[in-house]
Amino acid sequence: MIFGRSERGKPPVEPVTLKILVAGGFGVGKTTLVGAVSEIRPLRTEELLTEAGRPVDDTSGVEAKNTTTVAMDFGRITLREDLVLYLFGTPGQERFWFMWDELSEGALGAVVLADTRRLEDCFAAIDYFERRAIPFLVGVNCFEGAARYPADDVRRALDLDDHVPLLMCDARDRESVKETLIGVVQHAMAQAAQRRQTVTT
Ligand SMILES: Nc1nc2c(ncn2[C@@H]2O[C@H](COP(=O)(O)OP(=O)(O)OP(=O)(O)O)[C@@H](O)[C@H]2O)c(=O)[nH]1
Ligand SMILES: [Mg+2]
Repeated sequence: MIFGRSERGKPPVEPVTLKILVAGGFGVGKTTLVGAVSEIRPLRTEELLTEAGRPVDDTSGVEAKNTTTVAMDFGRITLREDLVLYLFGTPGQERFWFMWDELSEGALGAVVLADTRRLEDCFAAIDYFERRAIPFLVGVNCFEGAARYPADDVRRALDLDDHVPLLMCDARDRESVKETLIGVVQHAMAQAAQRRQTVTT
């Protein structure tokens, strides 16, 4: 890592790097989220949605969408000088889900993006992380034109455990995404601390 001038003289800080997954249903804004915060040019694996895929690719609600992620998105954000997140966006469509096990290897936590117009699309991601005890939070991506519901209603509809945080966010907005990512890190740390306590007591 290269440090700026102001860092000269100080011992270099080796940053902690954490892996965060960005999951959720098809077209919910995962690629957008990674692109909004990444300080490196995000690696994308977009393919054009084709006429042939039309019967299986449900674009209702995201009609303007003409590409889809087929492997993953990859980005990086430095939250603090000593804390760097590597972001891995998962493919949304079920036919690419064989990628998930590999992508989730070593992940600290995850954001499950949800769209209130198609909440059921994120059920599978929630189940996936619950089953593997990977800490996650739900980020409701507030698309314009989508009805706004109180957080408690969304929680109930998703049948979320009380300890799982739910935040409203805008996948296009850097600050909003940053807050969401900080939320994941805090939640994962709190979960880890709790687990340690249960082991030692
Ligand atoms: N209005 C609005 N549009 C958004 C928002 N987030 C994403 N979009 C748009 O929604 C579409 C889908 O976004 P993507 O980021 O490709 O979604 P994805 O979850 O990566 O999709 P897949 O990889 O195909 O599952 C794009 O056309 C985005 O420009 C948002 O917060 N508000
Ligand atoms: Mg994508």
